[in-house]
Amino acid sequence: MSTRLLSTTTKCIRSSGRFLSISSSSSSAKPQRGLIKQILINTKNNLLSQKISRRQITDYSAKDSRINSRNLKTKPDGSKMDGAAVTAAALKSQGVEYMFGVVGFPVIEVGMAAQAHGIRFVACRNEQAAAYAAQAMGYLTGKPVALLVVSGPGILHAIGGLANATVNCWPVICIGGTADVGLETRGAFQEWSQQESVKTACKHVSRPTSLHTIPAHIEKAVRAAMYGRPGAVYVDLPGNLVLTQTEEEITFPAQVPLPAPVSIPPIAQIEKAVDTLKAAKNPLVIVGKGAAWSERGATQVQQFLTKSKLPWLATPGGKGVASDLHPRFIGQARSLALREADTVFLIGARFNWILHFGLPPRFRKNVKVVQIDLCPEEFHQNVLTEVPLLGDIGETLAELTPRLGEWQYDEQSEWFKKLRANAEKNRDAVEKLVQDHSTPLNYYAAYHPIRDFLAKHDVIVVNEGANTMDIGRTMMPSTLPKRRLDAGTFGTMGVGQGYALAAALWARDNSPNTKVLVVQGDSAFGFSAMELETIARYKLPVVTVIINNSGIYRGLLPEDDQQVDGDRTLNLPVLSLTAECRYEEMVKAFGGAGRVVRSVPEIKEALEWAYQKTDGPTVINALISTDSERKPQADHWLTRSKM
Ligand SMILES: Cc1ncc(C[n+]2csc(CCOP(=O)(O)OP(=O)(O)O)c2C)c(N)n1
Ligand SMILES: [Mg+2]
Repeated sequence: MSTRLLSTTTKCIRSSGRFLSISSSSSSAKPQRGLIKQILINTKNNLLSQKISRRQITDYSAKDSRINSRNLKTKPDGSKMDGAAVTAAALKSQGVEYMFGVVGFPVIEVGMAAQAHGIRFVACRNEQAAAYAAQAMGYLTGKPVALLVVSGPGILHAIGGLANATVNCWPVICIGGTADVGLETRGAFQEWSQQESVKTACKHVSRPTSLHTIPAHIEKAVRAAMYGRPGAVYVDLPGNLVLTQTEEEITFPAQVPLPAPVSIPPIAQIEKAVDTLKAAKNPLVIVGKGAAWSERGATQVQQFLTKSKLPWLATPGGKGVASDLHPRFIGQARSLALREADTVFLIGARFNWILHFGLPPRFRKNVKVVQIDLCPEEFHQNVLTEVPLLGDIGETLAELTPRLGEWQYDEQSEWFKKLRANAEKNRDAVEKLVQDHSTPLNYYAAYHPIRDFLAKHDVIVVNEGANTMDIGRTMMPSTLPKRRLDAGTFGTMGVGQGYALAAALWARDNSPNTKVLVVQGDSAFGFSAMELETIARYKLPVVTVIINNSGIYRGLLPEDDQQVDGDRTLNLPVLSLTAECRYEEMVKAFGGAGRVVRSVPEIKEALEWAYQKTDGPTVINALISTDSERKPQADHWLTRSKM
């Protein structure tokens, strides 16, 4: 960064617990941003000794209580509004309570202004993990959540997280600082074509060109993220706007009403759906993650399942909308149920790879599909939809369920008996593995004490890995909505610690007795492991169990690893990671607690021990067999897409 261009020096100083922004700008409206330093000073004397020529001091500790006003002319301390203050006020006026991010040029002041407006700022270690945290918070709260990133590499790091949000249908509002407009195309610091880069990962992208337009851009971004199918949106914030000041009044649009407006399908279509379900011989209900997002989705799904008595299962994202312990949940007979159902009722689930595209051999060739979705493009995807129900899940089911009348599916039907017998058989096969406590442990046995722990506590589970996650989906029953976060539709590794960070903050604010448990493969853990420091810094009680098989799917024992001769880049298996790596030592550096365990009693005891720690992270490094596998699948090609 050329110091020639630097006319403004801003130092953020913490003095007596208060944040001060000190600007020595010679002209407050100058477009060029200055050298930005962040220093921590404890006393006023230290502050004075910095010999800063101060023109203006903004006391950012004063919370802005005027935020519900539609017009603002000044900052909380009476000084002129700048772009940072307008952005923060616009986010706050839209109901944003949390901002995750990594600051630097040109958004430090935006983060500070956010805090001044009462928005909680969570400083992460990487933009990708910050994006994961922000979207998980958006999903858990149903409210808009902001992600703040710097220009160039900052936004590029965030894109993986934004794409994950859009594919997974979770909302997030990304604010990306970008080079000053006047310096574009000249090789400015961290200059990058940011809007073009984020376009495919976001539902909506825009750039305000003046201070006065920032609130309207934020309002539109919030509406686009939260309405229709939720997803990621992006607002590009040129550096010169951040510090530009104005004496004119800024007008803020009204808060976007939430939850989003809903619709229901034509009643004739709802009646056709009821007739189609009643006529089915082998019906199957599949509950997807859309049901978790719909405001009344979970309660209406539960009522529909109770009233209709239909057999049902959930997609990974739909787990917990209704309890896995429900008497007609036949998730353990999933393959058979999909293969032999003559009518499938998709409730907020998509015919993508997770449901094998709705195609043979996993589904019948002419399976009848009844489907509720809020997105019209989702109908007729891969398979023709017999009865498309375009609308909100909760509201549509509220119309549909009473129209079942006295009808109920016969629980003594041959179809139900077959499903139950198959579920029983599969459960027995799994239980054999669960009960085999010989060491080194297989995956199922390692999950045994975790399953017992979940039965006794209210837990938000974060689960990722390949085998670790696939087996976790069946070994950790979901009994409540929004209590499970996993790698989702995009199959993204690295989401775990970011999701856990958000989940722990959510629990802190909303449900203090809810615990957060991350169960990750050793490879999955590595992608965002540094966020353990973030979790420690905010003193959040997150427990991580690493199911450590020393690699991606499998690894090497230490003695086999030592036998690898010659050039290790040629001879070490590509799936291998460090054999029996002691990941639990990492967390200790951040003030957390860690243990290595190898047996079922050790895992059981470690879980109880870990939850004694209420002010920071704990890592339980569970060393399991390096070649334990999933229960063999009917068709190997079905698991190929997860590699
Ligand atoms: C961002 C990203 N990079 C790479 C992959 C490919 N991938 C799929 S699963 C996986 C890791 C699986 O290993 P681990 O987490 O240790 O779980 P295990 O199967 O060993 O239990 C990887 C790297 C991915 N899905 N996402
Ligand atoms: Mg592994």
